[in-house]
Amino acid sequence: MSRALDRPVASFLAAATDPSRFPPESVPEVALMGRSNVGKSSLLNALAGSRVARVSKTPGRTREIHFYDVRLGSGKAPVALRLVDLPGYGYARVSREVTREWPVFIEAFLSRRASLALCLLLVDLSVPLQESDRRMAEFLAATGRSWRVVATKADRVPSSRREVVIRGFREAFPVPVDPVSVRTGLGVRETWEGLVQAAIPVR
Ligand SMILES: Nc1nc2c(ncn2[C@@H]2O[C@H](COP(=O)(O)OP(=O)(O)O)[C@@H](O)[C@H]2O)c(=O)[nH]1
Ligand SMILES: [Mg+2]
Repeated sequence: MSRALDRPVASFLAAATDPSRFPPESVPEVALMGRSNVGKSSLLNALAGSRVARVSKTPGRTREIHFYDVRLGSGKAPVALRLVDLPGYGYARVSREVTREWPVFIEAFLSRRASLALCLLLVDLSVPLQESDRRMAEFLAATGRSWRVVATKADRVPSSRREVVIRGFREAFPVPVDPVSVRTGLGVRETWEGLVQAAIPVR
């Protein structure tokens, strides 16, 4: 991978709820999804190398899909991708179905968005796997999308227990599970390289 890919330039593009206001499907997209407070915005900032997304103190605040443009490299062959921050689920405690908690526009995005190249399902490694995460995984598998799991907040799991906890998460999903921490930087670079390859495979 070229060194130019180490220096992405990210900028906020749009916030939308209505599919008619989604940006044109012109650039490959990678969506980040997961429960409120799992670390979506923090990871997006770490991946993009700048603080473009707001990290909230109050869970459940983001109610729109946020699109961020990311430019890689420069000169003769700049390439572009988009990071997409989806509203968190699992904030309304009692709801039983992911799709019931989620507004219709998110389902529209996940099932019909032609430029969506990869979905990253974020789960919190420092707490037990939640039923809502399992349901989200089933939902994603049913869409037929390419997806992976990113296990966040790995720094909160003592290193003596980390391998065992990671193994348990890996057994729970049919796709790769990559542990990350934005505090220590663990796994951030690998996640970035993996998503660039998925979004822009021909390099
Ligand atoms: N210890 C630790 N805290 C994190 C990590 N990632 C996110 N957080 C914290 O988790 C909270 C929620 O993060 P945020 O990115 O807003 O989550 P979002 O609701 O999924 O977008 C914030 O207080 C973050 O500082 C991590 O890797 N390690
Ligand atoms: Mg957020």
